[in-house]
Amino acid sequence: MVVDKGESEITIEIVNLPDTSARRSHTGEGGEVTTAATGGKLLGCIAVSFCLMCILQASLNICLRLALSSPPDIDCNCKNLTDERDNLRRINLDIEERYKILTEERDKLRRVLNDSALQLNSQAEEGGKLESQLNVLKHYLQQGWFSFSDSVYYISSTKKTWQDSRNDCLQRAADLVIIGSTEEQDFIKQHQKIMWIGLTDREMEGMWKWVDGSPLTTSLWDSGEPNSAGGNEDCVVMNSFKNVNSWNDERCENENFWMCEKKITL
Ligand code: MMA
Ligand code: CA
Repeated sequence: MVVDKGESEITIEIVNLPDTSARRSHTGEGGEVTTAATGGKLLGCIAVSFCLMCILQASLNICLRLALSSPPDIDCNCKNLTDERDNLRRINLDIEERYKILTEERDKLRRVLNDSALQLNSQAEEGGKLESQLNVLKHYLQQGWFSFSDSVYYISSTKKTWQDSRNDCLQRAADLVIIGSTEEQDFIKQHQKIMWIGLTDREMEGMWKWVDGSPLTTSLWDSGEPNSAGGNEDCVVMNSFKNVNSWNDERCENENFWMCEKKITL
């Protein structure tokens, strides 16, 4: 504050304005005082404006500081979220891949399981059949039948016609023997009995057929046979025990021992 004493009663207080020209202006006459007052007002305005500008500046600074300080935080958050999103995408892809692999493995295991179940069923079925056939074999052996290869054989102790002999075999769930190989022939011959076998040409002369309907392929006729002696020999016996070839055609009404055969496939 500046006060000029003893010069005039008009006193103007000017704050923060040490300018001597202002002090000079109010020491003059009336016109000079008015000019000084106007200048003072102007200075006041300037000062107020200056203050307002300062406040404005300060506000602006604060605003700018706030405005500029926010984006890095947002950026930072965005980066974290992007990273997290990418990470989750990767995890999702991993899970999808694993799901695919596990689904394939599951389907493969299902197939293996199905195959195993089928195999098990088939084996169980096979086992059942085998057991049943073994029981059949056991039954015939207990009845005194002989086992050779995959058949069992029965030799009668009485004599019958060819047809009665065959009927007896059928009643035993078998039939007259069918000889399919020289080995089988040797096995039958060793019993040294003249026996009916399951071969006949009753249906058509000269057309020899086994009792199962199959044609004759392995012929083991004795020498000079079949001769249809007397013109009516349609049934066959195992005749000679010396040679491999030992069949002879005889009258079917003759009575002979006979041999039954039952196939048992294990
Ligand atoms: C002879 C021979 C055979 C015939 C019988 C009939 C002894 O063998 O000719 O072929 O079947 O007689 O008894
Ligand atoms: Ca004959």
